[in-house]
Order: sequence, then structure tokens, then C-alpha cells
Amino acid sequence: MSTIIDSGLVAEHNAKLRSNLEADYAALGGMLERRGQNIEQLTTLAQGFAVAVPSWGVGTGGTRFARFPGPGEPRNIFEKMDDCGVIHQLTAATPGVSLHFPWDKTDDVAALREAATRHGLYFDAVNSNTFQDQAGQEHSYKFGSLTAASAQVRAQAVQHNIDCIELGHALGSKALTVWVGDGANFPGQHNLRAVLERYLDSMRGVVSALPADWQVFIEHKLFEPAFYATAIADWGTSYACATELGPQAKCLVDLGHHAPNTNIEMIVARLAQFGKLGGFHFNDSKYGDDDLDAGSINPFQLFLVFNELADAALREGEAFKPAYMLDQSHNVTDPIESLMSSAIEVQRAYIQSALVDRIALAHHQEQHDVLQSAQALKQAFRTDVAPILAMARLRSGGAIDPVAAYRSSGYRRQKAEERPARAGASGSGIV
Ligand code: LRH
Ligand code: MN
Ligand code: MN
Repeated sequence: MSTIIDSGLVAEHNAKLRSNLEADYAALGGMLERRGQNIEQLTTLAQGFAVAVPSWGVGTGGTRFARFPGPGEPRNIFEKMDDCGVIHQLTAATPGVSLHFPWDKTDDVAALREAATRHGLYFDAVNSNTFQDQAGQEHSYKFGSLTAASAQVRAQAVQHNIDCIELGHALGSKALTVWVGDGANFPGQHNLRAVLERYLDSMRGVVSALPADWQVFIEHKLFEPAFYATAIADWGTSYACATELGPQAKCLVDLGHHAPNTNIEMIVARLAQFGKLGGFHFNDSKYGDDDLDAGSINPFQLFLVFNELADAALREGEAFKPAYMLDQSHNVTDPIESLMSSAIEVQRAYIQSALVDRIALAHHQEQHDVLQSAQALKQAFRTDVAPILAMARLRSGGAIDPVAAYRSSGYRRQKAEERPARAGASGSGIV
């Protein structure tokens, strides 16, 4: 594996911060020991944590109104892989990359595999895209894709998903994530039931093309681009479809895809209980599908999601392995910095959830000691586990402070020279 940022520079960075980290780590270790917890076990747990980076996240995003490109944006999938390599090198927590087709389509699959190996990366779930028309495409998705009234449109959308499976298979992926924007903008625009019937019919075609060791993740979203009725709007619809489609079909929870104030951790608990929790797109939001950095708005919610995951892992054992991916759009920050910080936020929630004393919590719940039950969670959430995360990075070959190391490396400055901006260039194609 070759490193993109000079490893000597990372070592120098770590040498400067190491003694302070060791002091903080010892202090936290002592405090945790008094609570009956072993810091070394938690650090090992943190070292085993992984969340995949979305290839589309390393470019600057945009809104419906404008996109303000940043310097040195990646112009193709190979440059995106370089940026993903930096994120993993410094955080040691993001070995997976989630590709999006056709944005990341390449004829040189061998070269893409080679790029991944070079950076110590693998390919997590691949994503299909039938929410946009592509140049030269025969049938338009303006009135739907997998749910379209036209059989020809549906067949084209099914075929695209099958192409994604084939490409993903050649790259070593093991799952396909399907999100469709299909829906209606006006009451009466379509027949609510017929749309879901057509969705299921199309998805049966997709599922039948899955290799035996693959999964398909159904991603729901409340609204946008359909503003009246979205075909797969909620986890109930997602669960019903995943059940209809059989054991290879599971549900994917994108944290930004719910109405404000929805109890997402309860959705997570339900899906885990019924064996249909496939994975996550982590991000944060205040209003809708804001795609803000994970943990930037509501870190307690992220913790509560991981608290349910910790409970499910205890009940389900080894078999319980939902896929963890980020799905964010960066409009005003350097995408590499945002993705590194977000990966750490998700890892933080994971470690905080491991701090919950589940035996004590179950006891408080049995006794109806509501205050203590709530405190058991709050105590874990309030614990600053930053030294554990930093030590995990140091031991895994990452940087103690990834953003500081990245800034001092001059990577972005160098890329700004190597990758001159192109007029209208877009990282994801979503503007
Ligand atoms: C839809 C979504 C879905 C897409 C991605 C670009 O809002 O979350 O996961 O594939 O954004
Ligand atoms: Mn998503
Ligand atoms: Mn989204």
C-alpha cells in the first residue's frame, strides 16, 4: 500500500502531539477504570471500526440554486480514489468506498481495482442512479424509473441496476443500494398503489440478477424530488418491499431522509428486530435531506442510533453487520476535511455507545427508575472519548489530528495546481 501524504510528515505530526495524547489517554483510562471499563478494549474496538466514504462526497456539492466549486476538485473516479485514500490514510477508519454509477463508470475496471489496492481501499455498496437522465439515454426518467408507467422505461431502469451489479461484482462489491426519486408532485398524478406494484415488479428483476452473496439495500426518502407522494417514502414501505423481495433485500437508513423529529433510533431498532437492517447513509440535518456532516447538528441522535446498534449486536451476535456509509454534500467546507471529521463523529458515537452499562440500564428499566435509565445513556454520551479515537488512529498508522496533518501537508494546494477547475464541473452531478 502506498501512502499519498508523505508518511514522514504524518510521523512528524504524531511525534509532536504524542506526549499530550498519552497524558489525556492515561487520565481517561483512570476515570474509565473507576467505572469498571477498560480503555484498551475500547481502543481495540475503535481500531476495528469502519465507515465507507461516498465517492460523490469528495467533490464540492451544490444546491438547486448554485454550486461554488472548491479548488483542486477531483475530475474523475481515479482522482476521487486519491482523495478517499487520503481520508483513510489519516483517519484509519474509512477503508471502504461507495461508488455511484454512471458517475463513476469506467471502462478500465482493472485500473480501478488497482487504485483501490494501492490505497488500501475496497468497494462497499455500489449505488444506481435512475433519478437523472444521462446523455444519449433512450428513455427519460422524468415520470419515473423503476415505477414508470411505461414498460420500456422500467426495463431500461432495471437494466441499469443489473449493469451496476455486474460492474460492482467485477470490483469486489457485495451490495447494491437502490434509491429512486420516483413519485408524484400532485394528487391524482399517479395511482399510489399501482406505482408500488410496478416498483416491486421491477425490483424482482433486479433481485434475480444478484449474485448469491450479494444484498440489495432499499433506501427510502420522505420527499424530494417528488413533493406530493414519493414511491418509497418511509421505512414501513421499505420494510414491506424488502420482505416481499426476499432475504437478499434489506432496508437502508439515510439519517436525512425522515421528517424532522422522527425517532430514527426506533426505526433502527425495529429494522434490526425483524432482520431487515441493511445499512446506513450517515449525515446530519436540521430541515430535510440537508446532507450536513455527521454529528454536526444532532450528535445525541447519532449516539442513540449507535446505542440501538450496540443492543442489536449483543442480541444478534456476529451475524449482525449493517453496512456503514457516509452520504454528505459539502458546500462550504473542504470535502476531505468534512469527510474525515464525519468519519470520526460516527466512530465517536460507536465508542460512546460501547460505554453504556447495559446491565445497569436493564436494572434501572426493570425498576422503573426512569431518571437513572436516562442518566445511564447521558453519562456515556457526555464522556469525551477523543483520546481513545486519537490513540486508535495512532496505533493504526493514521494521524492523531487528521485535519491538522492534512492542512500541513499542502495536499489541497498541490491538487489545485494539478487539477485546474473546469467550467461547470460538478463532483456529483447534483446541482
Ligand atoms: C438521495 C441520496 C441517495 C443518492 C444520493 C446521491 O437523496 O441520499 O443515497 O444515491 O443521495
Ligand atoms: Mn443517501
Ligand atoms: Mn439523500
